[in-house]
Amino acid sequence: MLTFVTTNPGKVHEAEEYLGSVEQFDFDYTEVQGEDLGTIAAHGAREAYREAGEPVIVDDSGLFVDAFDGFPGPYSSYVESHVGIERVWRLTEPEDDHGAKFRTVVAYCDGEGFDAGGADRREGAPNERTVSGASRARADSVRDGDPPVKIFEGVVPGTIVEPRGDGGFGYDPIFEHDGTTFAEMDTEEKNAVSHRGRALAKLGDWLDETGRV
Ligand code: ITT
Repeated sequence: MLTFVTTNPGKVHEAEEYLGSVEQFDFDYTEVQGEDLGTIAAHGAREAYREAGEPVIVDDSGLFVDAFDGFPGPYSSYVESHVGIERVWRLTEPEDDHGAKFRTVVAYCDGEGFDAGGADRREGAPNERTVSGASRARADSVRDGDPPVKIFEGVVPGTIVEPRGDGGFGYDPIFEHDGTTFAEMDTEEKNAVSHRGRALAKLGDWLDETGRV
């Protein structure tokens, strides 16, 4: 069984549709300061794997608002807890572009190497890049002997709106996709279009292909 290392049970609930039963390990891994979700997730997956001692996934997600030049992005968790989603919505002026994206990077680590192109390959990026290659200058936390991490990305476009709906978690009430906020969708509907659903579908395919789970 895969261990999903997260403090957020909402993420685990969404992952179950793709990965069957998933065990939540409530461990708050170190989120390295950085602009790149892949770097944060890869670092977290290595730390979580060392802590759990079994195959793990971590998920680092963020809301990127066009009018704020991508903010809060990697700082989404801090902004949700210290500012609140209602105020994020209020910060977008009526004349602003209300466009936004939700991004997820899911990082998998089981302590082993991977066949396809070696370690740290990034699945689903427009041009497949390696995490180590893409962020060699920044990822000073990656050392020789660190276990490889496989990265899966998902992104969904949307619009920032006044909060609507009771479902989901986090920013779901203010993130509208095709006329419906994520908080107005059930888990299956959200997964079908969401950033996390897209990343998890890629992870699920890869786990099947490589006979890992
Ligand atoms: P872990 O790091 O322990 O997994 P977290 O909730 O802090 O849990 P992130 O840092 O990845 O996870 O999330 C950044 C913020 O984005 C945080 O405030 C989440 O509530 C929010 N978030 C993540 N995925 C979301 C989703 O699908 N819908 C709405 N908000 C989401």
